[in-house]
Amino acid sequence: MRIGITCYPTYGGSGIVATELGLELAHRGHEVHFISYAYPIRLDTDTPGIYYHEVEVSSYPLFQYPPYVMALASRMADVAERHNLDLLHMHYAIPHATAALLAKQMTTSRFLPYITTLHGTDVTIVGADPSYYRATKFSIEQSDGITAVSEYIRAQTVDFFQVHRPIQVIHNFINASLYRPDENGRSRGRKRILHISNFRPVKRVLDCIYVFAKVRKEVDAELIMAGDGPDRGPAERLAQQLGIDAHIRFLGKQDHMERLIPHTDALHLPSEIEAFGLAALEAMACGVPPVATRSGGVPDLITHGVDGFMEEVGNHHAQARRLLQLLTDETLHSQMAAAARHSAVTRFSTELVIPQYEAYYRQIREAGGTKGT
Ligand code: GMT
Repeated sequence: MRIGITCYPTYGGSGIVATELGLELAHRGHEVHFISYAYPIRLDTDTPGIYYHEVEVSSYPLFQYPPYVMALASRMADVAERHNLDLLHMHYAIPHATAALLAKQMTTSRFLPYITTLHGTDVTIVGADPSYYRATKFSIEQSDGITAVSEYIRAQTVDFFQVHRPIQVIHNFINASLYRPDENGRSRGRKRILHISNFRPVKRVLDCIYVFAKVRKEVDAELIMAGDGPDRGPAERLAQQLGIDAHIRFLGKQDHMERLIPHTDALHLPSEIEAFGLAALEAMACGVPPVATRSGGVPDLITHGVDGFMEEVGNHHAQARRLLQLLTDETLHSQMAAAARHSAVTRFSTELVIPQYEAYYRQIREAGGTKGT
């Protein structure tokens, strides 16, 4: 098939999922055209079958807000016609689904269905914002196919947007050959806790610092903070106030998480809400047990007490206790590390999930624009 993919090209789970999906589809012989305003960070255009089309957003003094949706829709329609695309696949509804709807309507020379994959805050936070609500709802409803990365996001879409079209849950996936344990690389000295995120308020990055302060009272551990975003400064200041800054490394944005994760002992993901928790899946595949919050779609991923732990949002004491268990009980750690790896491989590997997308693409093409039932 010839597939057009649009995503946010920056650091963030939805862009990573879209990019990895495109690469996997290309490896399986599909032709994949990325259409975006910048080069997706993890995209390797040396891969045969991968193409990149940049969206240029020209400005004009009259425009307080450059009309990106128009530029994106125009580019999508051009690429679809020039490269005979079979479908468009949008990752993150806002504003991509709206642009795809416009592109589909403009493309009269061929049937151009579009699929919208809902990743999380496009439904739970941004999508529910009154200023975006109606256009988001309409663009999701008009999609020829709708997928959600967890059962939670599917249910939220029905509740918030009253979308009464079928929504297929296709979980996020992991390349378990790339993300894998490295027993030689595991820290022999100080234990390491890892946090990975875009440091937005929803990630509750300050909880990492408060919880780490509790952990440090009992274990000489180190905290590694990977990623960047608005709450990085406040987190650094809090670490100084609590007198633990010497034990925390803020790494900023990282390109190769698969090299970093296996050298750590536990992942801490204290998010307010997490549609799926791709960072937890990456850690699990590397045999690093996650301590996450019981929020959103995380229960789709983690089986509490088996391949990771889930505690309540904001409960620092409980989260610290779970991290301490993992850092001090070698037997528990190795059992949970093996179970985490096993879950990642047997439930979320690319081999299992990519065929679900391929089957869904065929289904949408065959439905011929009838939008399911
Ligand atoms: O974090 C966001 O605001 C959006 C999005 C992104 O682009 O990173 O993250 C969401 O999509 C990921 C990939 O499907 C999920 O693993 C994350 O759980 C989800 N983030 C939230 O729900 C906060």
